[in-house]
Amino acid sequence: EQQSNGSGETKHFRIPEIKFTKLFINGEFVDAIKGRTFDTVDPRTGEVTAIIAEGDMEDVDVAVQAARTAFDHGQWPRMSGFQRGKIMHKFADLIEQNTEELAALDCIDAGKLFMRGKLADIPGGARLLRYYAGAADKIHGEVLKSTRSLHAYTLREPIGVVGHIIPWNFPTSMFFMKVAPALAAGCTMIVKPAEQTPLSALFYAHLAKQAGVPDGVLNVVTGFGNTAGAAISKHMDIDMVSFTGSTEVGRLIMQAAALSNLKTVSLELGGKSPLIIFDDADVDKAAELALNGVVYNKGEVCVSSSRVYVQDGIYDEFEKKLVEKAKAWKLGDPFDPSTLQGPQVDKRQFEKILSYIDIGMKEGATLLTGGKPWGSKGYYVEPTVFVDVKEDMQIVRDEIFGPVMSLMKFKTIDEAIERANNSKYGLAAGIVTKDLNVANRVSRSIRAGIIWVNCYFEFDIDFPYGGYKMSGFGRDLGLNALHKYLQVKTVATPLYDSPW
Ligand code: TXE
Repeated sequence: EQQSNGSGETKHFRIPEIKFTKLFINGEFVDAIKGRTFDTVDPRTGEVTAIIAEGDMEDVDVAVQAARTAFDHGQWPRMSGFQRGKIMHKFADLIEQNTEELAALDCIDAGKLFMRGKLADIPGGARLLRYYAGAADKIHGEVLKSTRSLHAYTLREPIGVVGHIIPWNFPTSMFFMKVAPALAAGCTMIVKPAEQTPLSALFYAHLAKQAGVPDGVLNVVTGFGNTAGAAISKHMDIDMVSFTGSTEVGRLIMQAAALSNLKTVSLELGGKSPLIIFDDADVDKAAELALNGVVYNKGEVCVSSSRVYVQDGIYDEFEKKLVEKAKAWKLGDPFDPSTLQGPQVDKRQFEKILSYIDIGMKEGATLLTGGKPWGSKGYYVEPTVFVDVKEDMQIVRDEIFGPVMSLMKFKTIDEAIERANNSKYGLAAGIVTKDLNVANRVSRSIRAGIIWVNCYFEFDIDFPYGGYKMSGFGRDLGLNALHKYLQVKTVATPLYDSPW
C-alpha cells in the first residue's frame, strides 16, 4: 500500500513544504538566466513534487566566476584551517537540527527509505563534515632532503575551483563525500546535483550560508547532465572535476577535460561486483547477505553484489533460502518504517531495469524469483534472481542498477577468482568463508577497490573508496580524498650564499 494525497501527508510522515528550488550562486538563490525550469518527480507516485530552476552553460559561467573570485581573492582559502573547520562544524550542527526534513527530501526525490536517511545518510553527511573539519587544521607539507645546500619544503595548497557532478542514488552521502574534503582543503566549488535529486543539495546550500561559508565558496547549479554538467567538465576556469556516475559519462568528462584546460579528473563509475560464497559458509546468513547486497537501496548502488557465485556443495540449499528471503522482502512506501525497499529513482531507471529482465529471459536465463513491477503505482521492482546464466550474457556483464542478481555456481577457488575478475569493472567484491587462507588469497587476487570479508557494504569515513579498471580512479573518503583536493608545491631557497 502506498500513500500520498497531494497535500504532503503520508500515513507515516508529513512531507515538508519545499523551500528551495532555485540555483544557489554567490550566496543567493536565483532563477536560471534563460528562466527555464524542470520538474522533480516523486517516484512513489510519478507525481510532480517541485519545479526546479534549470541551470545551463551561462549559469555555470556565473557560478564559476563567483567561485573563481572567492578562490583568487576571498577569505576561504586564506583563513586558517581551524577557522574553516569551525564553520564546517557549524554546518554539521545545522544539518543535525534538520535531519527529518532532509531525510524526507531524499525520500521523495529518490525513493530512499526515510528511516535510513534519518539514522544513516543525513547524520552521515554531518559526520563527513566533522571528519574533514578535524583535518582542515592539519594540512601541512614536509621538509625535503637536498643533495645540495638548499633548504626546501613542500606546501599543500587547495587545487582551486572544483566542479562536483553527483548522482541521484545517494544525494546526501555523495554531496558530502565530495564537498566536505574540498571545503576542508580550502577549495571553492560548483555542485551539480543529479536532475532527479536536486532538493537536499539546495537545502545544504542554504545551511552552508547560515553556517558562515562565505558567498561564492559553495554554489549549487541544478540542471541536466548534457547542458550544465557538460559546461562544468569543459569549463576553462575550473581546476578539477570530481564525478560519480555512469562509465559512459565518465568517459565524456575525461574527454572534455582533455580538450579544454586539462583539469584534474576524479571518476567513481559503475560496477558489477562479485560476492563469492564458499562451502564452509553459514548458508542462512550468506543468503541474507547476498539478498541485502543486491536489494539495498533498491539495487541503485554502485557496489551492489549483482554477481553471486556459490560453491557447489551448498548451492542447492543456498538457492532455496535465497528464494524464501526474497519472497518475504517487504516493498512499500519508503516512509513506512517497516518497508525494506522503496521505488526506483524514476521512470527511466525503472524501465531500464525491466528491459534488462526482459533481455535476461531472451538470453536464456531462468527467473528464480521476482522479475516484475510491484504495486499499482510508482516505480517499484520485485527483488529478482536469475539462474542458468552464462558469463557472456548481458545481464552478467552490464551494470543494471536495480534489484537484480545473477546467481552462479562454482567448484574451485581458482575458478571463483577467475570468474570474479572477468568484468570490465573493479569496484568491490565480497567473500564469505571461515578459512582465513582462502579469504586472504582471494582478497589479494581480486582487482577491486574494496573487498569485504564475511560482510558487505561495510563503509566508514576513513575507508578509501573507489575503483579499479573501468570503475574509475581516485578515491573518495578518508584522508586520500582530502589530498585529492590539494596539490603540492615545492619551495627551495639557498641555505647559505646564493649558489650562482
Ligand atoms: O547516470 P549519469 P544516469 C549508472 C547506473 C545507471 C546509469 C545511468 O548503471 O543506471 O549509470 O544513470 C550528470 N556531462 N550509475 O543516466 O548520466 C548527470 O546530470 C557532465 C552509476 O543517471 O552518469 C548526473 O548529475 N555530466 C552511479 C550525473 O552525471 C553529466 C550512479 C550522473 O548521471 C553528463 C549513477 C555529461 N555529458 C548512475 N551527462 C554510481 N557510480 O554510483 C550526465 N551527467
